[in-house]
Amino acid sequence: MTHFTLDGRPVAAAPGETIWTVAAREGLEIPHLCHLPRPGYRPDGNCRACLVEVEGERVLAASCIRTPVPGMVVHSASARATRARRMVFELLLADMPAGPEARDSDGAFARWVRQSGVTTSRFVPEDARPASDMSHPAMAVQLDACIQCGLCERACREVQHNDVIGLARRGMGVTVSFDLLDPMGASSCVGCGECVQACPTGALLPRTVLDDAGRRAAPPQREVPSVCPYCGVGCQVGFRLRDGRLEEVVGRNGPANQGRLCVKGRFGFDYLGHPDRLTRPLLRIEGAAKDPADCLDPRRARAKFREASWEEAMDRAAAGLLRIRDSIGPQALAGFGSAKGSNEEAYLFQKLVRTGFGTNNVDHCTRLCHAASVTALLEGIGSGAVTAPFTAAAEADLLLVIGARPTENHPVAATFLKEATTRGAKLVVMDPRGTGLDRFAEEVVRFLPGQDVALLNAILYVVVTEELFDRQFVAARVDGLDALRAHLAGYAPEVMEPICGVPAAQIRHVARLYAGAGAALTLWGMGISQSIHGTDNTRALIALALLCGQVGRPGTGLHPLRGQNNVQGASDAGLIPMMFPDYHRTQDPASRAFLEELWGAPLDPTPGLTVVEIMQAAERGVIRGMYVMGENPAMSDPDVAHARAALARLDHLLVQDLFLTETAALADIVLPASAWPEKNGTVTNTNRQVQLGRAALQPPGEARQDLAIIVDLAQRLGLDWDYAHPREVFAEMTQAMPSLANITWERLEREGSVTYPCGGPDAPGLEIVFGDAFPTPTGRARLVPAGLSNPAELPDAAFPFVLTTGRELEHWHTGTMTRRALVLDRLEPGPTVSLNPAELQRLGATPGERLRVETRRGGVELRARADPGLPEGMAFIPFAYREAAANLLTNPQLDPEGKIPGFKYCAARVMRMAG
Ligand SMILES: Nc1nc2c(c(=O)[nH]1)N[C@H]1C(S)=C(S)[C@@H](COP(=O)(O)OP(=O)(O)OC[C@H]3O[C@@H](n4cnc5c(=O)[nH]c(N)nc54)[C@H](O)[C@@H]3O)O[C@H]1N2
Ligand SMILES: Nc1nc2c(c(=O)[nH]1)N[C@H]1C(S)=C(S)[C@@H](COP(=O)(O)OP(=O)(O)OC[C@H]3O[C@@H](n4cnc5c(=O)[nH]c(N)nc54)[C@H](O)[C@@H]3O)O[C@H]1N2
Ligand SMILES: [Mo]
Repeated sequence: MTHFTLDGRPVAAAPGETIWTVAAREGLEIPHLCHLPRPGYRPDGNCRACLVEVEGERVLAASCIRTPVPGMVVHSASARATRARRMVFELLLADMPAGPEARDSDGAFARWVRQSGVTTSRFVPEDARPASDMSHPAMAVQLDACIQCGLCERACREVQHNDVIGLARRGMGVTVSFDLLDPMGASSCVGCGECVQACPTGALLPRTVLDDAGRRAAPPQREVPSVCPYCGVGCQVGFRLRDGRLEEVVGRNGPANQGRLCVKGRFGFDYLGHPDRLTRPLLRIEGAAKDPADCLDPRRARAKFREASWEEAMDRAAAGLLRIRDSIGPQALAGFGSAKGSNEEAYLFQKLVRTGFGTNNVDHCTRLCHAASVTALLEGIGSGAVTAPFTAAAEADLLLVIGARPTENHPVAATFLKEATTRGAKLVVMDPRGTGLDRFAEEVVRFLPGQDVALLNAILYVVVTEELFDRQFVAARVDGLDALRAHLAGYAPEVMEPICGVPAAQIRHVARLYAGAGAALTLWGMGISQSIHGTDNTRALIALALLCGQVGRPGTGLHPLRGQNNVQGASDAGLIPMMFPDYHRTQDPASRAFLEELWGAPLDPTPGLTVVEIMQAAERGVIRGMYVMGENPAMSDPDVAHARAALARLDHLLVQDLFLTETAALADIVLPASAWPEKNGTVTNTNRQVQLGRAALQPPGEARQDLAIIVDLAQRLGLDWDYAHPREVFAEMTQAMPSLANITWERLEREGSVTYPCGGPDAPGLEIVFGDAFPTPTGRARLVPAGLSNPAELPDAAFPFVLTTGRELEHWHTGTMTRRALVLDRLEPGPTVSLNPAELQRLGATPGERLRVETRRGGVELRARADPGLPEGMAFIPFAYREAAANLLTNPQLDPEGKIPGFKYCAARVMRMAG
């Protein structure tokens, strides 16, 4: 500690701490503009608004960058310091002839100027008034209010690592520019809005706060702390309201985001107030046929429903379920719960299906997502959740990212990965397709789609034969080395090279890099999991981490990047057909007895059917009634023509959603529900952080809280439920789920976020788990050999392309929310098929031209896009677009163990349209 004197009091600074930071801790407010005291922002000391006087020094010091020395005497409010700071404000005001509040009356600059008492400037204003740039749909650039503090540049380059904004020299002054060319809308900006959040003057503002004069006239009236409803990163947000309207979303300092957001989390909320929101229950009109074609035409679909009262709708909903349950049997019913809702909703949903319907036929989108990863993780290490948060990247020497594109799908997590590389960590990216992380990578391994096992086994071969593995770790904690070693004999890199398409030398190099890293963090996504050999892919990846001892220490770990905002929580809460809450198998008598006691109802030991199995059973007429909450299987299931036919065949389909989705178009009853910003509840992110969301808005019209709908339905099915608030449900969950020990609703209200597992009511949760033992019966992990197998369907003469499907930054899955968000829709307005430019040329097609893509299951028409990141012979289609639904094309064949379809691989042909 460095002891010094600040405004007459003795104070101490930790190593590296600046005078400004010590002052702030002491409750002394020193003005600051170019300094933003938030994680990731380095102090720059350029604006001089924070000048202080140091005794014995002639020149005033910028307190945000000055570190004290022992015995130093500092005056933060001396006459000299105050005078100098007023001068700084006067000078800066000369840059803003229209006054400090011209753009943002609530900005840091306006507030500090008010506090400084400076009202006029003696300096001549600059006469050049840069024109406003409104080219970006979400952000206004009005550089007449720019004071060149450089915060936007640091926000873009050093916090989000997007490298779009630069301070360019222009004529007399310095100016903000985007990719060195105005306007913002034409640049490579990804719309994260970090710059807007950092700007102290209003030179950069979200367009939603602007009045007619292009300014933010007043601060928001209220900010409600919550969590972002999009991806599994779990960014903490503040919903800022004016006159009951959501005006702006800001990033709060949560453990997973440290104030950062992405384009969806900041600008993707107009879906809440979209005219398409369901506001009254809908009942299918007597005799109106269920026609899968209605999925394509919301108006036609809507015409087949009439509005009804809640009483009538719920009455019918329950009657239909009871009829099937009591006449055909519980096994003819099934439920799809939601990973977009809260933990409490997920828990009650599965409890309703198990105790009210009387079946374990309950599942959710995890089956289409990390099901294979979880299967292999449970088998190998006894737990399906991540062993380390992605923020462990800060301590890692090496990051392995395989089959994931975090810059698009987990953009805020990506900022932490990029940050690690700027600190010197090595990044290895393995993917058949180029990704946004490649430019940060030490090694980019492009391999043939579907050949993960070949590649990973070859890497394992090198680790084993070159004896690169962590002998001690394996001896102490891992079983199965000998069997794995024997299994790997046939997988030399030279043998695998032609199969996976990666030069043997690169395979050897990567193996040595990974095994030789002091601490390696392993992250993966759908490229590994969404495959008919997804479980095997994951087994090989887990084996690599285990062999090299890259689990359980700081900077190491296995991290399947979880997708939906609450897919971790929904899985933990038991929205899984073969498992009760906390992954207790339905067949396990002790778990069943415990829950039967807690729930006061008999439970079925038979594991239920999974998502795709339920659809197949519905198509065969075996499943007759379904309750679907917050999922859109008519778009998200593979081979969706069959899924739609299956849904249409049901006697009784109950859909609870925000919109009349493609799935709802085939329903008997549609229940209007609450969106995330309208509810109180907890969610669990990819890092195992349980976080509290708070309601900022009311559901529109007669739309009801999801939780209330589930409870109402349960009561009508004869269950004596009386939960009045989600906190009561959470309390019951903590009884049913030991994983939630020491986490209470009250604690979440206080702390916002607690990681599980957590050792005490005041202890922080454990970020890195399994440092001593794995949660398996023996405490040891297991290496499970994975064998080679071919994709379900190989390209041939008729279908020569490999079609892969996935996502884009701006859209969320089936598009229900993001296609109703103005900014996101403008950024990505329609369906495209991406191909390598050479491939386009071969087809004689140009970008923008309409192409037809066909597989053995169906065809869609969409516009061509050139993407040099795609290998030749591969086509990519995002699955967000109803009018060209990617899942009309995909293959429903499943991984035998994870029961996940191979969304990433099927054979296709691409054609130019006639004329
Ligand atoms: N913007 C946006 N973000 C999202 C979502 C969204 O809809 N939109 N959805 C969320 C959800 S639920 C999820 S699960 C995550 C998914 O996030 P990611 O896991 O990043 O998912 P994808 O983009 O579908 O696919 C990942 C990668 O797999 C690669 N791949 C294709 N074939 C293979 C293969 O054979 N082997 C390997 N190793 N890789 C292959 C693709 O090239 C792609 O780069 O994103 C979440 N975040
Ligand atoms: N071809 C292809 N298909 C895929 C994938 C792929 O990569 N390629 N990925 C798969 C993966 S990983 C996933 S996770 C699935 C996702 O599949 P889904 O979960 O079916 O997709 P979403 O569009 O997220 O559907 C969520 C639904 O919930 C509604 N909703 C949102 N919030 C709420 C709420 O609070 N309450 C209620 N009641 N409803 C709400 C939305 O309007 C939307 O209709 O898709 C899978 N399908
Ligand atoms: Mo997912």
